[in-house]
Amino acid sequence: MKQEPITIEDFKEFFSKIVRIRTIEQAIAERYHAQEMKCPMHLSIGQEGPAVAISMQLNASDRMLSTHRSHAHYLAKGGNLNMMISEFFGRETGCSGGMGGSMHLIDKSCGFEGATAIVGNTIPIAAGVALSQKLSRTKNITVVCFGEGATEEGVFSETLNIASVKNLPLIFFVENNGYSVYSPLSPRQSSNRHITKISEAHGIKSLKGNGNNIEEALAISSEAVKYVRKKRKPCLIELETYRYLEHCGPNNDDHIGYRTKKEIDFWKSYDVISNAKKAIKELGVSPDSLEKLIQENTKEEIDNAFREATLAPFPKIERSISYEYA
Ligand SMILES: Cc1ncc(C[n+]2csc(CCOP(=O)(O)OP(=O)(O)O)c2C)c(N)n1
Repeated sequence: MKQEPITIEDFKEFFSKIVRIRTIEQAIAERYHAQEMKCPMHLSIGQEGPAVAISMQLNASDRMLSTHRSHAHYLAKGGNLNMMISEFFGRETGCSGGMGGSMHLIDKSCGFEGATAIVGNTIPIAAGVALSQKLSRTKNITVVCFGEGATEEGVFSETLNIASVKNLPLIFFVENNGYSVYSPLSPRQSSNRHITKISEAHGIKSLKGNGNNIEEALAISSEAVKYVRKKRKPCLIELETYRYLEHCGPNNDDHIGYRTKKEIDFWKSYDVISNAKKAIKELGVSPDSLEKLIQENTKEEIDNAFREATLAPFPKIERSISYEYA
């Protein structure tokens, strides 16, 4: 399928969005210690590139599902910052009515069909969403985002199979950050195991690249979305990336020693924001003033979202009954 070249506007949009998301997540990390956001928090700082690259190819009617680490996906898909922060504060105005917290964001108004804490859990749900799109003959597609750890769950293989057999308009979007909590890949997966080979064995077009490389992340995401939209068949994308903070929480945990300094230094020297800056500079645009502007605007947005969240009411006790399943 013919690929359109990536334009300077694409680069600027990508850059603006990753800077905004990182500024938001850094503010969440700084304010988490105040203990007003009582839910566990899995931040995506360092691995914003894939979320933005794929979301830029989607429209509001395309659907997305995610995992415990979903803030970047939700924001990139057009989620509402005030509703996300209110959700962390457990307030009625949160996107999940204050009942879900960070790991359970849902907002159908922007096509964000939900995130859950059970690893791999949204993969088969996404197949159902894509099946509904197929049956209603829309041109829309579904993207399910998950980490490489989720590919070790049985539902991953089962869903690849059904998506292939039923020709579902579904993108399996794997963000490979190399770790499941503290475990690297080597004790978990055979060195001969390649995620894209598993999906290819199910007859699924599969693409792999580096999610911190702006050109690669955008080109792969664009190719996949065009393919799924046109052919009404599934596709798998694997983008390598890296999280900078601890698995869960606002702190740096480099002192624990489960990741080598060499590896951390490598990924920090290959940071997606620095890479995007370089790409923009080569096209003749100064990234520094754009970065400053985005950061200032986002800080205002953040202050406003936190102010609103603290003033909003908690959900009424009767509401819990509507969300209880036993
Ligand atoms: C079925 C299940 N098993 C284990 C866990 C505990 N757990 C939470 S997050 C996580 C790591 C998942 O790694 P990955 O899917 O690569 O995502 P990442 O955290 O790296 O973004 C684990 C094992 C869980 N929530 N659900």
